[in-house]
Amino acid sequence: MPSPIRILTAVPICDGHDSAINTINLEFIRQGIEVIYLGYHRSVGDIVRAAIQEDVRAIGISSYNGGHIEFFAEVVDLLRKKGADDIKVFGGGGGTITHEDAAIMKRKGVDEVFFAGTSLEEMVKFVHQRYGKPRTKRRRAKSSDQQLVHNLTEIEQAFASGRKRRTSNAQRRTSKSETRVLGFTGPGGAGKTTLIDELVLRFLNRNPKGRIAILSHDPSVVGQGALLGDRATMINSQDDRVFMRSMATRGQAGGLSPATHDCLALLAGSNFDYVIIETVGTGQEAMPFQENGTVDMTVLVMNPDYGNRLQLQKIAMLDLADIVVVNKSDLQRARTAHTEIEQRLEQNRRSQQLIDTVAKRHRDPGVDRLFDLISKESVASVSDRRSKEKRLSQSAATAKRRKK
Ligand code: B12
Repeated sequence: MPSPIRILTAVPICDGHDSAINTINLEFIRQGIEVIYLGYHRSVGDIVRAAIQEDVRAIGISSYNGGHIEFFAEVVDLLRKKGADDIKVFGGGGGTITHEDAAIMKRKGVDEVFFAGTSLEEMVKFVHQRYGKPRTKRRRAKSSDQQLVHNLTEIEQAFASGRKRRTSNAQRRTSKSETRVLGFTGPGGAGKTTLIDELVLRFLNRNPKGRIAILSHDPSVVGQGALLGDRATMINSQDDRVFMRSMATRGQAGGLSPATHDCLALLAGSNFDYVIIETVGTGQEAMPFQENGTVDMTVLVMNPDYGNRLQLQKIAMLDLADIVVVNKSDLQRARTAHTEIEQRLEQNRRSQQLIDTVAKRHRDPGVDRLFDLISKESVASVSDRRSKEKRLSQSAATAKRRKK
């Protein structure tokens, strides 16, 4: 099977008309397309950066508030300047874009403009016909980031076509990489993406030259399509020092994609200070980072509304996470949640941390605390503690065997 077509969709800056593109996105994913949705009020720079990092085949822009001739043309020009003009541009905007405007836009390099009355079926057909062919011969990358982008695509394609099987972790993270890998998981709607975005803001402010990568996951739906929507929640991560890649689970259960580990290995060896992996919204049984060496530190993000105390006994990640975050701690039930989770963690007899945050709040002190905990030194000490715990349990097992 070839990889699904990946496209990026967005609404231009100073435009909040997102109703049309939301409907179109849903139809695209139903028809087997992976859609990275960037959201509304997005600048040319943000759109082009995201399209390049995600290595999409095309950008679909929905524009209603005017300025479309200039905006679409600027997207085409910037792609060209960045050496990424193999990414094509198309879009629509109801009655705002006239036929005369569309003719000018096409002359400036836009592939197609759709008008009021076009059926969803016609748009899907266009995307399949125009962008369905995989890009086999890639132009030489203009930057190391672009090379990284091409390599990530190759890995995903190799898994999709069955040419590649996962290599072992030992093979993967042998380099003495300085990069720290943080794994974020938790149920859907707990606020993982907003929390990561706030941590990124603190990282960028604290490290004027630092770079961070995010590997974000969303589920594939029946028919292979996927709505990869984490970028739409991210505000602070729209920055050249942040490299973000959205991955669909492509049929794999457990919160990650079949290609995640190999993509992670590539990122971990690519001069980022941190790589953050965000899983899809997970269920009680999920243990996405269980495999040894996948991440240096795991963060479980919870919503205070998990039900009753009994539910906590069933959440496997509560045994494994290094840090447990109760996000949305401004909600009424948050204090009870904190106490119940604290008691649940005490049973584990491990030095797990419990932190309350309100990620949507600017300068939240809980997020500050979490940021301090995931700083490089803390991550290193967690790795040391984990090895110590492993050594202790191994020697306890040996002693037990000898006694027998
Ligand atoms: C719904 C709507 C709203 C809703 C938006 C809800 C939302 N979240 O999207 C609300 C009420 C909030 C709103 C607000 C405003 N609106 Co308004 N709005 C509309 C309206 C009535 C319909 C747009 C729409 O969603 N159509 C439904 C889609 C599915 O159909 P379509 O537009 O025909 O699109 C087709 C194709 O173009 C294609 N297509 C569209 N996009 C894309 C993208 C891709 C990739 C592809 C492949 C295809 C494609 O898909 C459709 C297929 O048939 C239009 C008028 C109109 N009739 O177009 C005004 C209109 C766009 N709004 C307008 C204005 C002025 C505003 C406000 C500024 C009003 C104000 N003073 O506050 C605000 C601005 C809001 C903001 N933050 O940007 C003006 C824009 C005028 C201009 N450009 O000069 C319009 C044209 C109304 C008018 N005649 O004055 N609006």
